[in-house]
Amino acid sequence: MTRKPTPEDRFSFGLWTVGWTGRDQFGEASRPALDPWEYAARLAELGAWGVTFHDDDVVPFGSPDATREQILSTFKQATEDAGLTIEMVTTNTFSHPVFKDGALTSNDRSVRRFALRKVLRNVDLAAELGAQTFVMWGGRDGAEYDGAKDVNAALDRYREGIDAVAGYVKDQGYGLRIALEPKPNEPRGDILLPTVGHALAFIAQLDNGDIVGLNPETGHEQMAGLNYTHALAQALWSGKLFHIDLNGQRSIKFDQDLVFGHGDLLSAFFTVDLLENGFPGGGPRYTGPRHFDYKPSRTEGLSGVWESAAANMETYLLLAEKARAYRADPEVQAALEAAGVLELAEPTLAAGESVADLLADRTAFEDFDADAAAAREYGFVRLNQLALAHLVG
Ligand SMILES: [Mn+2]
Repeated sequence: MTRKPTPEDRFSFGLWTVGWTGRDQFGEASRPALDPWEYAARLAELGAWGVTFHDDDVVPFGSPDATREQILSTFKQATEDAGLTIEMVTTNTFSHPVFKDGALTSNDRSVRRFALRKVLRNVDLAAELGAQTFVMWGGRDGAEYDGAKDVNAALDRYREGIDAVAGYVKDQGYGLRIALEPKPNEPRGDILLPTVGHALAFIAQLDNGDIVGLNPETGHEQMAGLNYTHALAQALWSGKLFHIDLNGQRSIKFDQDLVFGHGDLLSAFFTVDLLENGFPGGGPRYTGPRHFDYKPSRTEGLSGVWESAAANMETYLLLAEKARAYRADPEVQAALEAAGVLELAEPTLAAGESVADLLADRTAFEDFDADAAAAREYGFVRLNQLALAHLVG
């Protein structure tokens, strides 16, 4: 039994997570839909601190302005009453068929202009609600067929769109940061900016990239067979880890959106270890919300929805406890030392040492005993076993 989550844990959920009614490619909804404020109130009761949403999760697409105002004011009041923070807002640029070939990179210019307007309107809303992060997931921005998309032009349009939104955020003086969410595929055959690495390279090409970072999602990296914890690490190293989407995924297959830890548990352990304890050798830390983007399995009813929401937070807290004990264990510290993990933080060249100095250092090359160095045992397996023992012990 672990302790109950509290707002200090800064757990946050997308409304679309608990709000998913189970409609998928092959079947109808398996659960009733509640009003957005009902989900929010229940999440607060479970110990969540924040909620996040797409515009269309709260206000149906195409609602008249008066209806929109009315729904938003009810929602805002309900979140305030529940003591919830709206920490992130995002825009649905993927559900309506108008976006079937993408939003900011649709081949149809009128669709790109409409998408940009939809996003900008939502930026105003995000700022009004006091959100700190504005996530942009271009789920339909991609293609099924290589001949159907001029990728050079698409990246130009993507850059134009993101720069326009980021420029607007700055001009309005909003305190928002934009977080791009990479995903390799689904719903498109191939999505642009498929991984954290692609997105980092893209951000480096932006004029307003200083307020653009990342929202990496566990399953999105793992769908491509990549290491989520490494993705978080490189985003942190780049100063670009603005937000996170935690969930579970079991290997390379469709986007499962399982409860956090219900996929690759050892990977989830090291994700939490990084988030809670930071890099072993020091370095940048993530201090943002612990945000879950999962789907309660279609087999569950409403009680299962709340069970699964609680399970995300419980798993995180359990792993955080284990990760703290792991780092505090003297045996682990000794194993980290022996493995050279802490040695890696030491610069390769000494302070003030030039490449010429290195070239003159015979111990580094001419007299270096490569066979002796090759004989070193790192003990990585033992280190990993200590982690596993903490995890299951
Ligand atoms: Mn997500």
